[in-house]
Amino acid sequence: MNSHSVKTLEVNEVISGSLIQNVVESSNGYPSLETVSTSTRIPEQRVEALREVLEKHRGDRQIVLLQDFPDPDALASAWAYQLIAQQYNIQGDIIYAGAISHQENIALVKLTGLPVKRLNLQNIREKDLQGYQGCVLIDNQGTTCQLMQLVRQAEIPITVVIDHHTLQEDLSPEFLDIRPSTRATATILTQYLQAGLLKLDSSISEHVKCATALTHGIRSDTNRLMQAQEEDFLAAGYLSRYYDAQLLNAVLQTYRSKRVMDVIQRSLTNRIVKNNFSIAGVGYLRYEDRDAIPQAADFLVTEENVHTALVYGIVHDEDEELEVVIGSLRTTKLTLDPDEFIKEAFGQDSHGRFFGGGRMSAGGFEIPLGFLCGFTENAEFAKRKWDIFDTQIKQKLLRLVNPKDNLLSPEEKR
Ligand SMILES: [Mn+2]
Repeated sequence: MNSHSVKTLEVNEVISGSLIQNVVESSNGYPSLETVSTSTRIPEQRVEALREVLEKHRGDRQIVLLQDFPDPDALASAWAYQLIAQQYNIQGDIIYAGAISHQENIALVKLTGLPVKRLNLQNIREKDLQGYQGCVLIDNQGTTCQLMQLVRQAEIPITVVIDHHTLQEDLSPEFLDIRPSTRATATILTQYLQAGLLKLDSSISEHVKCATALTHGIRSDTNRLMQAQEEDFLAAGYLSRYYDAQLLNAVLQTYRSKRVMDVIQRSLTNRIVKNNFSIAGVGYLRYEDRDAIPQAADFLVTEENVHTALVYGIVHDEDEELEVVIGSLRTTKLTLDPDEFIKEAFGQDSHGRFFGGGRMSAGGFEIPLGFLCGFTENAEFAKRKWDIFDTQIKQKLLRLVNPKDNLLSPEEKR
């Protein structure tokens, strides 16, 4: 099933911006005609630049840092990077500090044996990071990783950043590949594989599993390929030679827990729809149910006449006595930039950091409750606290959603 090996995929002729046709020898021995768009291929200089950086760090140990709540795109892409880096005798440890909470993500990690480790922020010391010669950020730029502060304190240099979120801050890594218009980081990593940084082999189970994870990553960041662009299809097409369809099916065959269903139900009951925006506060949630928020937003955005859904709630982490408002945005409106929208709506904290951001079609925000944390066991106080946050978030959002405002396109101002 994984053996559609195509022996050569050499581009014979490059005609900028147009289609190139090249003859490839397929596994059945007959030549087949394949067309590749030049715009979807990774520039040779960039591949060479990554190769050079990896070569320079041969033998290093690197921390491959994921966002606190890693999604399939992040997990799969980090794994692909790890396998690429292995070729250079680099040991990349894939690390996150938060939780893998979405059932599908748990299934992905368990079923593929994806080598990811959680570091508990409570126990970790600066010296635990001393063994690393470099930090690699995949599908994030450090702004969504609690561990980033420790990495900075330990003065670990940022070696590689590969991401598709808008440029957050200047990290000046040795190698940077940020492509906000690319739908999935897994697409970018697949292009590096295709460019020859690692030759996938369908007889190596780890490769098959990683190709399966990458396929899942592309699928999940493109709304099951419905928002995929040509480059995503091409990447998925390439992976289809190696991936295990049954394994992917098993990963996708996971069900929503009752608690996630409850949150989705609350979002449905509480939603207000204004100017095609659906806004819902879902109250308090347990830390491990945090992923119910984006799932609820995914659901609300499917309602007719809704192009953008925003769902938020107060997430309570009992271990760390922390409370934080967590919110998710999903949009099908092409002209709405989630990153801009969230930054505009919530602004910055006292350190000048934005409360959130986004990429194409999705965004998120986190607002720590700070001084107002705790005492939630007092039902009356908990209710008042929620009311205040709920009201304030709605006020901030409606300021943007309201047609009187200048921030919407002219046709919506009428
Ligand atoms: Mn992503």
